[in-house]
Amino acid sequence: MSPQDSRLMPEEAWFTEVFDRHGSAFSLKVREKLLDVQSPYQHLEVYATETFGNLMVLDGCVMLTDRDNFLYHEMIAHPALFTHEAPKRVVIIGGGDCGTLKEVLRHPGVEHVTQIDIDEEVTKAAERFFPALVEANDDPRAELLFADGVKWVDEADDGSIDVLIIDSTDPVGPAEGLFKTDFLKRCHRILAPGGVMVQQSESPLYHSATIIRELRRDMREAGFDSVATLPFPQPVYPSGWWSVTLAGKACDVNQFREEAASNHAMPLSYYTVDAHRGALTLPPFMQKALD
Ligand code: AG3
Repeated sequence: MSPQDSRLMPEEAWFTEVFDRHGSAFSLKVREKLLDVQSPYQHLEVYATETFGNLMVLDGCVMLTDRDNFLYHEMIAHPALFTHEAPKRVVIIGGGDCGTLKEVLRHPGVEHVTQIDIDEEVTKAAERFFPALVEANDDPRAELLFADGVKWVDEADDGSIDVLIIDSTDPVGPAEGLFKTDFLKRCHRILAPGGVMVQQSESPLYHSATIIRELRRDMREAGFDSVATLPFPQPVYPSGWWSVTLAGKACDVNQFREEAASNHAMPLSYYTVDAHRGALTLPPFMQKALD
């Protein structure tokens, strides 16, 4: 590439996501902008960074990097799948980068996974710039749809799903409705008894008393019998710390198949039976904020 190429960044170039409301920000040193598209739904950028591999950004918010996406993707998939007694039918709403799909497909008992993301551009970008995330996409059990996930849920049959994963952006703008009682009720309807829903649920440090607390209340209001919020590290997201919240339909999400979670053959990098157990024990400040 010639030095005149417009994609080349100035010598010291940083991508920064500012968390204005929290008075903080996160930056990565970037080498090159690989993609910049305005899809019908959002502004999608991909950068090559100095030390975190490729970086995907949606509407200015960091979605993932090569280096640390395993934390989020393992924690949104495996706790839910090891909580359900025998998950066969799995649905992912959002998740267009396919990182969650890849983790779900590691479970040999899973028979069918439908991923519904509204924006095909995200999947196209993953295919070009994040080949490791899409490597399981040819699995015959995987079905990729580009459509409105809320509409899809409304059209699904009662009790037809075992595990429902909401891999969304922050609950502002298009994803806001995915955190509300009305949508959670519709999710509850399509889950079979014993079903588990899991939702990405923002930062334990920044959002315990607000988004996480409200989501847990709304999940109970929607008819779920149990809820559990599991924190885990995520260096590239606001505060460097993130969470998922599980909800069970006739199922206790504070229990899981510990034997299966210790005796699997999946080559995982963060999730272990101990990490799962540990994440279920909330630090006192969170317990207090969530009570
Ligand atoms: N979805 C969660 C993104 C939330 C990040 N928020 C932020 N950077 N402000 C990630 C999708 C990965 N499959």
